[in-house]
Amino acid sequence: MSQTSSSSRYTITAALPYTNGPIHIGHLAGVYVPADIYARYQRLQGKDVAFICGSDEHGVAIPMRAKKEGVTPKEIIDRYHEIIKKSFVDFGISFDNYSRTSAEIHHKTASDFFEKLYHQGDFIEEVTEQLYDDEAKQFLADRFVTGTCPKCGYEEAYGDQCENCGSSLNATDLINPKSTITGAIPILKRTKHWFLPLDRYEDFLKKWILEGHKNDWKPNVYGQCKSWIDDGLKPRAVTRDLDWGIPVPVEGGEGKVLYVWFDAPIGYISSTKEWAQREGRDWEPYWKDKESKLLHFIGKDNIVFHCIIFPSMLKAHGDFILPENVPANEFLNLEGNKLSTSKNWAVWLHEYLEEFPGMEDVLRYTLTANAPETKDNDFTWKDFQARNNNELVAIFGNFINRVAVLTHKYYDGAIPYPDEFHDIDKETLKSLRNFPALISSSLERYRFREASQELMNLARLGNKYLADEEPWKLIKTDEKRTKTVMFVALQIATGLAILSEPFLPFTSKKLKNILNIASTTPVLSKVERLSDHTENSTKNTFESSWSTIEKEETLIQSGHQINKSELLFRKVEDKEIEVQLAKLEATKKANASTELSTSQMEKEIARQKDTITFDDFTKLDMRVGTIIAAEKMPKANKLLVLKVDTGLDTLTIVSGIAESFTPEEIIGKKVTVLVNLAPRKLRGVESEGMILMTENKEGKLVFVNPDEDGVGNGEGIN
Ligand code: B3M
Ligand code: ZN
Repeated sequence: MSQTSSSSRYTITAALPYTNGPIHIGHLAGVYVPADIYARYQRLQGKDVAFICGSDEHGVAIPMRAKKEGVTPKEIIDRYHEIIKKSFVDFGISFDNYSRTSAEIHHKTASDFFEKLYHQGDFIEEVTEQLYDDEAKQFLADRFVTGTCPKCGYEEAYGDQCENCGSSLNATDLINPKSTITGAIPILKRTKHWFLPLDRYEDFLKKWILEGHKNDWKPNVYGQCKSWIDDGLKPRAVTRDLDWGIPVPVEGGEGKVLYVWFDAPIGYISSTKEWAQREGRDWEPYWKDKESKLLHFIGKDNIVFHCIIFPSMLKAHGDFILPENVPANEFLNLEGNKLSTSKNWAVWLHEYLEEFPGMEDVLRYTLTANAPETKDNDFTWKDFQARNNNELVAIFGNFINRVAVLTHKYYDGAIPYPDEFHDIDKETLKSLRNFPALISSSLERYRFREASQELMNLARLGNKYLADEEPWKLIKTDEKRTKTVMFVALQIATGLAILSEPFLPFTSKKLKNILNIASTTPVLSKVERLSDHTENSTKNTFESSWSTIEKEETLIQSGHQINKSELLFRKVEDKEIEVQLAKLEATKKANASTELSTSQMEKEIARQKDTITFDDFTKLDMRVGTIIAAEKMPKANKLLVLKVDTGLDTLTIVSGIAESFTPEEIIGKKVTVLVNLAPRKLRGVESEGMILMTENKEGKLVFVNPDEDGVGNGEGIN
């Protein structure tokens, strides 16, 4: 096969989800579906695959959630571990092992790892001043503290990371930090911690990533790594003052735990160990043999941890291989807005299956065809419906249905013996033989969207062949020719059954059932594995795989009996989409009303500003202006850069209204401008004034709008 690599052992990891809530379509699209497609694909190539994951149960997010619900952290992790694990099984994510970081084997593995680095002298031990919430009597790190990101100005960055620009941060870097526990402004307090001096790994990282992976890592991943390395790396604390986590196993570590991002990636190793123990295998080659390929599937907010920090830890440890690639995806949005657990702006996997039972593959396919591979992407219900109705139903399903129904109608379900092949038959069979290489080539380069479209192209080829040859007409005039046409169509159907397995595992299984051929995948998710096993004993005659499609003209033999047809896909009606959209609309309303009550509270507070003198007031130079240009500030969700004609001159004003207005709708609007505000730089753009805004009854921002007729720009306001 053209692009297939020579390595035969693959350690494939997928980011360990935090057990502080269920998972949604963003998780599937960004990480788990591509990782699963890749793992299934490599298994089909006969590779030795360990597909590893587990729950990330430490870190501040867990006790925070527990506090909110008034339960123990243990109750939280137990509940969500089960829910998340079930979603993975439901969607056919075929992990070989799904562990959890609260498991004993993980605590031991992570402790040993830390101890080894400690004894090797790989840490710096230092007493420093850290943020402390004096009301809660707690040190503030990670998600216990938010503030303004020093890199991009995002106001809700966490103590360890900014989710807006992806920067990894130290809590003390935040501008205007605030405790998320009490809202208090933190004080500084001295405490001892262990730091991993990342600066010591700069040369190694430069050589390994910047020189070694310039061409094979995705540009978004390589670019982020380069900018961190170019910025200069700093020591990072790998311990925390918390009581939830893995205790620091060395002297002086009492009352402290390992930083969640220190222990979580080691979770990949512990989960591999757990799997190997269960299966009676050796885990070490998967992590230590230089011939093994280690791949981390993650979302873009995890890049720094998987490309800079964890590899530095592995390098320091000395026994382990480094990742071969880290195919990180960008983010998926939902109907134009960022997916958000706290705002309930999501399609939850367990809810999806209640509303679309049996349609796991439809979601897998939609999320793959529209995956946020190179940029953030939007999931819309309309697109979901279109992908289902126009592609899965109209192309794939329609082709299979015609083939199966006609085979039963004309030949009682037995594959016919072909007569002489015409050119079109030969060409069609030759095209079929090209598909494994086409799909492989895309998958080997982590282009899952492209690969899914190649698969659909094979179904298109089948549909077109039938439409051109019209066996339903031929049968009346030329029975021999009809047999050849049906034979060729059945080869394509078989090719689809085999090649669709990584993408549409449930459909592939149904289709193999219709064609009465056994499943060829040796390992599937546990549930499937059990059922496959029993089926294999009755249908072990079929030995076809990706490489046999390339070599052989006959994938399914004449005389073989197929089973009765069943529909692979069903149409999604407009009504069903409307229900989903209405649900999101209701979420929006509910969110707006909570925001409204918060903003009313803020208004109460706002009234209490100090009295000013008339002189103070006359200092304000407010004028009427017209917005003559507006555009979005790059990488800032809330900001628009406006040009406002004030009659006297044109001012550039950066305004935080991008979530309420599109640029197009405000161009030409008359507004009230404070023109003598001292200029201020926002994200590098100098803002020369301020536009007066207020809120209407629904809590929506509106302009303080002078009468639009007859008031000229530059007119003063007093
Ligand atoms: N728990 C996932 C997240 O950032 C995080 C991944 C850990 S992978 C070792 O949502
Ligand atoms: Zn930032």
